[in-house]
Amino acid sequence: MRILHTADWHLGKLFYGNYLTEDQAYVLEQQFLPLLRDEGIDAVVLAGDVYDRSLPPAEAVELFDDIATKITADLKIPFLVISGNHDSPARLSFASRLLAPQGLYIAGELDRLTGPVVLEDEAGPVAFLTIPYAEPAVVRQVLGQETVRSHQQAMEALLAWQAQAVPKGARTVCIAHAFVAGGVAGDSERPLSIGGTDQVAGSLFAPFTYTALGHLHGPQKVTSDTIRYAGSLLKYSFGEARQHKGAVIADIGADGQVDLTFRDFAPRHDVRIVSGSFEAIMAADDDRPDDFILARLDDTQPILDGMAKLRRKYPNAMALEMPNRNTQAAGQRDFDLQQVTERELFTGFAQAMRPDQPLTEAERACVRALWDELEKGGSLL
Ligand SMILES: [Mn+2]
Repeated sequence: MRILHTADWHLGKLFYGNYLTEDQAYVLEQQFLPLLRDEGIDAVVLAGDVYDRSLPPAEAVELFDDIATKITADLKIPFLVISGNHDSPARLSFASRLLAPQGLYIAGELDRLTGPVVLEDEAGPVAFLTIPYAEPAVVRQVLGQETVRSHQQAMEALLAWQAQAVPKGARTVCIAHAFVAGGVAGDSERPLSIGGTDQVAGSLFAPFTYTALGHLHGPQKVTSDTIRYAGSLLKYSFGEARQHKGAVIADIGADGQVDLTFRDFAPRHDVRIVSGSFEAIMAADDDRPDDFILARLDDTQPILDGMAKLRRKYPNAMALEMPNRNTQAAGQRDFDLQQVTERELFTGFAQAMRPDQPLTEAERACVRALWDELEKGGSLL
């Protein structure tokens, strides 16, 4: 059975104030759907964080509706989806009991889960355990297990509960949204718990033929080759600039042998960091000026109107950083406004902006002349 594992779509995500929905649609329509068609995929697994927030924008809901329809109704591929920590379990699992017979299996609210989804190939059954993200308190309540206090105990309880109905001898695929210890987090995941540990042990997933994880946005394996994060659909922070985003194809053989390949997606706009001096960045050749750009300048002097100038070359520039800029002097404002003249204030400002290069004699003469003129005209004072 050939399974495609994807995760963390975060439909409707805002990136520096811009909705990424069109970029998400581009990758899903132009790369993801053709991959399903061309690779003869037997089942698609989406391991949580379908949407970026519990109340997603209408465009994001329309996009998911469209893609889910194309997978299940047009391509006739079973589509298994769990909710992640960003999703609303109740909203995501709307009509899930009606949709399951159509091949769209949505696991959201725990109390509506019925058991593993069992699909068949020539070699027999493959049982998919669908474990939506749930707070330990919710698991404790739904399963009526008073001892569940931690994410680890919650995962143990959910796995044991789902495992009861796995057919004897079936190969198993576990789909979960969790932080498995040993995994590497980035800067676009929302922590699963504040204080206390949000991690679960990789050994919990050792019994399964393959484990399709969601939550961590970098594609990676954890503790074993067959326990994997597919990573997010797109790069959702500049910290992910060097990652490759894509999907995992897991071929599960008759004997439970798993062969893995990773297919890269080529986004409409890449997320990139360009670095160097402002002058060098503006002068360099770049054949992808429409990418989402963070410019990390090594200049020490402020660049007047830097963002506006940068956007002439990179219309989708998102941020400009100057890690080397010496701003220490800017914090020293312990003077009494009543005691200093405007001229002294200006000199102080110039020093704060350019701490390592005081005003030259020519600049001071120019400033003096301007102050003289302003005071003469009486317009300022
Ligand atoms: Mn996520």
